[in-house]
Amino acid sequence: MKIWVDGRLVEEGEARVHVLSPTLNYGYGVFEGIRAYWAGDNLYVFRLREHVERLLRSARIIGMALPYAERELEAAVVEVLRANNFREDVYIRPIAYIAKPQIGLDVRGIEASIAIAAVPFGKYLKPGGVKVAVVSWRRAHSSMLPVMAKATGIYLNSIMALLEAKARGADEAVLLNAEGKVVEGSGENIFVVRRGLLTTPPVEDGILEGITRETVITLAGDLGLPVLEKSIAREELYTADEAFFVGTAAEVTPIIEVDGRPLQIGPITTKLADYYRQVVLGRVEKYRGWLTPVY
Ligand code: PY5
Repeated sequence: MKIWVDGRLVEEGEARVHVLSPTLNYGYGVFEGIRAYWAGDNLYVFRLREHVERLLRSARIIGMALPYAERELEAAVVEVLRANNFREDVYIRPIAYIAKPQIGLDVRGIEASIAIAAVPFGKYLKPGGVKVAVVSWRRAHSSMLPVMAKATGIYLNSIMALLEAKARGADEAVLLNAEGKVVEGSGENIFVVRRGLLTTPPVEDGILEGITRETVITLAGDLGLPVLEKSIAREELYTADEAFFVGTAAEVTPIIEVDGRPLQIGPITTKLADYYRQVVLGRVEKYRGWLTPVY
């Protein structure tokens, strides 16, 4: 497997980081998760531009200078996929990190390194639906950490949440924010359907501004299902007609149980999951522009 590191393709064993990297020690880094789908004729990266733009925004939020422009990073993603000659679905992980070893916290003026790895990847969550637990860990508040950035350190919050959910026998966590509103999963945004109305928490509730969330809002509009961005109470999730997670890794995954209360997989979830699948495979003409062919 070849990995792109600072402009060069190297064998995966050579893509190493010093143990004193401040990114490893302190969580000062930003990353992305992108999927590419093998559609039989070609490999297509889904919404590459939007993912690269978010990486740059995340870096800007944490004050990290990146040595590459948007177009160069897009080309680098395509380059690493070609170099590995993938002919199956893959997950792409770009990460910007500080390679220079140092003990101190002063990261001013240090140029970041960027690595882009890609691995064959199937389903992230159980496609038949997941059981969730509303966990005691709250989603980090934006007064404490820059939660709009997809920053490495923030994922300790996600890991604690997921460990708790698994310990309670659930497949995935649902996190509340500091105000007690439902915000997201450990690595997914969430949608709730009640009485035919599709809702999802607003960005200002402290969610990651998901690209799949935005995609699903657009696709729901096509299906005549407007989405209301509003705060969601825990009890609204308990009394949902349908609920589902969305994310690059999760795609559209139904939630089939919340804190021991069963939920049905409903028609809105099923329709959106099917439509999303058609779109990522390039079968919906008007969204072909979201796909970047690799070969
Ligand atoms: N919320 C969080 C906390 C996330 O980590 C992710 C993505 C999302 C929402 C959904 O964002 P998007 O739709 O832009 O992907 N999580 C990663 C992913 O690739 C996985 C992290 C393990 O889906």
